[in-house]
Amino acid sequence: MDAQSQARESSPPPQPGGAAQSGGPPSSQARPLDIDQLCIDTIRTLSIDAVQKANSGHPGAPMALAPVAYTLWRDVLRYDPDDAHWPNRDRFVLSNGHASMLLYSLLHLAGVKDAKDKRRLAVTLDDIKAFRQVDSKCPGHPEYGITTGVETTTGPLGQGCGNSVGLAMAGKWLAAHFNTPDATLFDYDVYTFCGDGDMMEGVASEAASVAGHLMLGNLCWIYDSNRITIEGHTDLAFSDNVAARFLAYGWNVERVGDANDTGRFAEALKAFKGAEVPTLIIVDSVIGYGAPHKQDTASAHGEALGEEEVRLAKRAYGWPEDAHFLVPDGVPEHFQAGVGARGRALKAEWDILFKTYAEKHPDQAETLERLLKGELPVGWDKDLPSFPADAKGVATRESGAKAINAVARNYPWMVGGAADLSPSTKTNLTFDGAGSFEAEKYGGRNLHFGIREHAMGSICNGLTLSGLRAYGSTFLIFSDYMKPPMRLSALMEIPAIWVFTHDSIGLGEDGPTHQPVEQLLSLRSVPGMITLRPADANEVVEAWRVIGGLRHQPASLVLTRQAVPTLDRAVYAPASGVAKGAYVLADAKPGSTPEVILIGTGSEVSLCVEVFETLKADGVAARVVSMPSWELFEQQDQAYRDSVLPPAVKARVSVEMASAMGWDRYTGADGAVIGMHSFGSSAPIKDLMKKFGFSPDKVLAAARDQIKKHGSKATESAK
Ligand SMILES: Cc1ncc(C[n+]2csc(CCOP(=O)(O)OP(=O)(O)O)c2C)c(N)n1
Ligand SMILES: [Mg+2]
Repeated sequence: MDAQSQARESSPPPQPGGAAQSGGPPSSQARPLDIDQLCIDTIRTLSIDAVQKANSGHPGAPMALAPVAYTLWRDVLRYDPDDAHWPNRDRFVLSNGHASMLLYSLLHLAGVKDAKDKRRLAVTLDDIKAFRQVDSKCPGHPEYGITTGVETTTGPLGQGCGNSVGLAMAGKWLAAHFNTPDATLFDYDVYTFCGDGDMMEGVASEAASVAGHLMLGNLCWIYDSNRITIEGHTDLAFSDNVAARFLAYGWNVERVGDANDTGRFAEALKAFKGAEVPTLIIVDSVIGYGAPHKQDTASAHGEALGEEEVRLAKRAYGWPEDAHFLVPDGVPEHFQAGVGARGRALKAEWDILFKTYAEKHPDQAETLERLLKGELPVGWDKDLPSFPADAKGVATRESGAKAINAVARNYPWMVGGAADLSPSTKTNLTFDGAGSFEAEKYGGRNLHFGIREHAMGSICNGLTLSGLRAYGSTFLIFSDYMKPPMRLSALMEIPAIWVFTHDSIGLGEDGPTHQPVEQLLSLRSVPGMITLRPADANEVVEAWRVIGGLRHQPASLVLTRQAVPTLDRAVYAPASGVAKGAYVLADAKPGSTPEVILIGTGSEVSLCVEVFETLKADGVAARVVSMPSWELFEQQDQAYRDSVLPPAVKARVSVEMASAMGWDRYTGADGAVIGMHSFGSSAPIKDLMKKFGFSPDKVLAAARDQIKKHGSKATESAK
């Protein structure tokens, strides 16, 4: 028997709570002996009742974790319920997001105010009664932006753990930049609840490894070790020695043998406070604690207990069996006397500190205020370069390097890095003072994620949620390794930046394992994310102008490994058209309806231009549309879209070295789509272009074929 199960076996059977000891139902008349226990059982019963009413949800973890959550919030967390956005608040992340009712109960009892309307609570009792219903403040899993006090959206297991590493890194970065010898503006801690599922997910392991390496002493994960997941006992699939694993990551590890032992948990929290490395507190708990037939079984995980079992659980707590959503008198008051009194006092001290700070360091204070409000620095785009025409050209990753450096130089809180590929993705910030973010040297702006794409994405979300402007980069093919956090950045409406290079078979000899095909389509399918695949150096600059200005949307920037010509903007339209997603780059007969439209993105735009020149020389009224971003184009009004792609012109060819899927949206069902229909292969680029049909001949033939098919009809109807 391992140490974990020994500890679990030593957990006591459910004992009635303080309310029972008081000899009857809790009420304002009969004050219970143990108000702490009453608070804990209120968290439990609110969670149970909400799940039962919704007939959907996860009661087991809140029932088990209530004592732990209560102790942390009431006695330790530095959090002002009146100002859930206080910059130096401790962060609380519920990585086991299915236990959302735990968080909603805490927010309710702590009296956290709604940030948008301070007259109301972030979570009212009515909100709790509407758990999992349409437009509720209490959705199934915690959602950032929906409920004040939810620091990040969780539910996909492991993400909250990854986010919390970003939050902790941001805390260290902010301290390094803004604290002065006489003003500690930032020293917040980050607490993360996680479960067996989080411990099994790779992203949490990657993130833990980063956190250990960086010695993030402000990070504390609290692991709900109940040895139960959906399929049953963790023995089915999990026999790690978690403590040994985390010790090996360089963490401090604490153990609490019984989740109800709040004294021991408080000691473990003290140990965390004293540690200079991240801390894992392993808490042995009983899922569904108190429900006689369901506790310690998988059926307590993710379904309502059932009316009878709810009654029996309440009986075990000494709770009135027929009361629903009961918050006994004195409970919120007692809870708030802890977290609220402490938080308000600390926040008030901080306000005074900040006022003096702002007098002494007005520029720093202004910078900080902008950062925290998610505003852009003044003049952030003032040094963006422009590139002269160059037929040989330059890879867009190279022009990307110039653009990202030009932006970051004037964007003091832009930070980022790569998953060990910055020499290839060219995302290193090279200007004086940029520096590296390292253990105990936390002010650097170049982050080194190591070969951990998934954690990189999740950490970037944590950094972005903290107000920093974070980017993460790798090869486009490996966007698949970090798709979950990318998706969450879009769901949370936060402006994380994803930079991908080596964007097509154009990367050549590395072959099909490295050549993206379906990835672009996958990025474009994420609601709310802006994907940009610029055609040349000047489009890269304009893409950065778009990306830098985003405040509520993530962006993916897709760049080439290989050189592409820098188009002559005296001949062709200015690259500022990028902001509209698609624009007319070249028109053989401006003002008249084109006979054929060639639509390209990225490196294929110059191929379209080459074919355009051939057609033009033949007297054909061709048009080239550069379309770096589907999403931005879709945002334009119909008149603009029709001016770029006139509906009358049916002769259309799209050219993109990626999955052909979806392009008929712009070519029409009878247009020609030149794209990829298979994986690529390993060969020099010029041979690949021929093999897969991205040659001037092929595009020219398609254009002529389109004109034959539609041309006379299109020109007739347009006349
Ligand atoms: C990435 C991911 N995979 C699968 C799920 C579905 N899921 C939700 S909870 C859960 C089991 C989690 O077990 P544990 O963390 O031990 O939570 P407990 O049952 O103890 O509350 C699973 C598989 C998920 N939410 N996220
Ligand atoms: Mg579990």
